[in-house]
Amino acid sequence: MSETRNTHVYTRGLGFAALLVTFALASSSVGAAQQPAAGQKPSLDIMLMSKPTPPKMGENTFEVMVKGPDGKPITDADVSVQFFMAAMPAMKMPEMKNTVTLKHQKEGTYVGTGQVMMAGKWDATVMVKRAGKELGSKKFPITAK
Ligand SMILES: [Cu+2]
Repeated sequence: MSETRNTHVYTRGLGFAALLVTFALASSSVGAAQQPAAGQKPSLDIMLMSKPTPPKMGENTFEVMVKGPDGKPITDADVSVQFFMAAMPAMKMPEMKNTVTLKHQKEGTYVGTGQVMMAGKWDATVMVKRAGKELGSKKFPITAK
């Protein structure tokens, strides 16, 4: 009896793993189609995290990790997160945006606190600059609670 159940769980586990692999392949081929045009610099590795996750309406702590194309942390950049929400005509709301500036903490990790003005879907764009020049940026769709 218990043996049958184990087999069943095992099979389902395999099915799930196969699904994950398929998804990974599909998304990587989409990514390949969106490579930056020739002549553009190799992109930075940018990650955005929030506390809490997902962010809530009000004050949140944001953490960004920045690595160069060589995988080494970038420790001397100016990093900010720009929040943008499109206008919501049905609610008579204009577009909303605000910027949260982060400070380098250690080893390519930048931290700061800032406001998310309302619950819902936002585009959070991490901007990485040095001396006013953009080194890279990455957009993260987030849904604030
Ligand atoms: Cu809104």
